[in-house]
Amino acid sequence: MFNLILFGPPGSGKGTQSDKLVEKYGLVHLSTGNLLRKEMAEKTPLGIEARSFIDKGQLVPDEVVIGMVDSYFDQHKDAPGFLFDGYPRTVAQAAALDRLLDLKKTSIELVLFLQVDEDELIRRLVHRGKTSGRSDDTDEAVQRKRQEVYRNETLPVAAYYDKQEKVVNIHGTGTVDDIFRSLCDVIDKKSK
Ligand code: B4P
Repeated sequence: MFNLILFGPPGSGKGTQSDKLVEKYGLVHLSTGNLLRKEMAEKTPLGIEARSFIDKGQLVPDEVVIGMVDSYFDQHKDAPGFLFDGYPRTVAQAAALDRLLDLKKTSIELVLFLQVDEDELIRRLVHRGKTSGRSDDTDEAVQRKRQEVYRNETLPVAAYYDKQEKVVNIHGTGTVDDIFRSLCDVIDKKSK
């Protein structure tokens, strides 16, 4: 199995690049944001709980997300590898993922960290809000909150994987295709 994490702040392009990466490398895409939005659209109990956090720019509680990831993983037993997009977002989630992968006798190979400055992130997300219909996109105050939550709760995840020497920083501004090429260069070197 070849498992990758695409890491970065909200709006850094994780979803955009993940779609291209899973197509090129045949990995299974595990986006906790997409899974949560599906639950919200279907108004499941999990979705109703998640909405109350997402709409305020907060993270969904760890136990909810970790359970969802474990069951998605079990539904894809024959996967050649996973692309984790937007997961893990806390150190507790990272530790849970390590335990899960350990049980399956596999591990994370690479953490690709998309670096984008905050003004550009807000600009992108406010722009996305005009067409996405996403309840967490429309309000600039919610965007600022999401960036603050990222700095406090998610950024420590980069340090967690840095200790394992798995993080590669990628310049996340420029065209989508240029950024995609930078990501592929790193993956190709690692998987040779
Ligand atoms: P996510 O769905 O993961 O999404 P995101 O962080 O908002 O955006 P992403 O980085 O994927 O950016 P995108 O490609 O869309 O999370 C949503 C929410 O769900 C979280 O805030 C949280 O509440 C909850 N959640 C998810 N996972 C969780 C977890 N593990 N634990 C707890 N809670 C969790 O790009 C953004 C915009 O920029 C798009 O409009 C795109 O077109 C544009 N763009 C992309 N690349 C560009 C480029 N190179 N130049 C210009 N624009 C670009």
